[in-house]
Amino acid sequence: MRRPMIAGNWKMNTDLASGTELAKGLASHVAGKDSSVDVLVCPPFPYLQAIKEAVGDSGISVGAQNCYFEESGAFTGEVSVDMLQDIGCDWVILGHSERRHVLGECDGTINKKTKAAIAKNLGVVLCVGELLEERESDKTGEVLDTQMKGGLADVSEADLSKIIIAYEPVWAIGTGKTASPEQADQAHAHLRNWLSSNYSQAAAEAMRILYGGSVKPSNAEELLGQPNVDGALVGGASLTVDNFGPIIDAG
Ligand code: G2H
Repeated sequence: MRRPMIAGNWKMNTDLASGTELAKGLASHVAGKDSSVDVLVCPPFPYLQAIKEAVGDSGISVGAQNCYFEESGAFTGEVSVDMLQDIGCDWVILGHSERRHVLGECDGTINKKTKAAIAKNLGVVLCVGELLEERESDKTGEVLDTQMKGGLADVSEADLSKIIIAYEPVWAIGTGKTASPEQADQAHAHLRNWLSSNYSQAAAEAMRILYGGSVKPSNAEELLGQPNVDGALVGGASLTVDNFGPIIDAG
């Protein structure tokens, strides 16, 4: 049985006051409920420590939206894995499509970051997903295979336990368009097959694969009900308790 995860990617949103209020609201939302779902929030770097304090002992984990692969040194503007762990982060999102397509990150860089994180036991939410033109030209499978192969190069089967995959079709991100539950399940099954072929059946069955792309309270239950969907990576709808709370509950 794979344990569901509901993760909030706050992207470049909130400020100190609103982020702290949101984190406290989420901590209250989950209080006293059974913890059969992992909940993760990923605020912007400057607020990580405050949000970590705000979620307190609620069981909500805190993660970053990026990290660098070097340990320390002259890398202006970068943040290391050690720094994230120093302030209590348990997770980092890597390979998000906005980093791939807006900030020019390639599979090689994502792979270096993934290996740096798992070497220190920082959990990785590794994002993969195709562009609209790739889907329309029937290249979804090929693109996912390339991103999996590139992102997971030289990652051992034992280390897969520190990784969660997030399937985020780029055409469904922040657009209001959501992959249908069947489209999401099909892509997740494809990813699981890739893991089975390149690692093992056991690794494929154990891997948690989250869906991301315009997840909201009204579609969460159906998406999360698919056999290969083990949770959600939520952007816009993770910014209020009114929206994120019901998605956590659907998990
Ligand atoms: C996809 C998702 C969160 P949204 O980027 O990673 O964002 O839910 O706003 O589409």
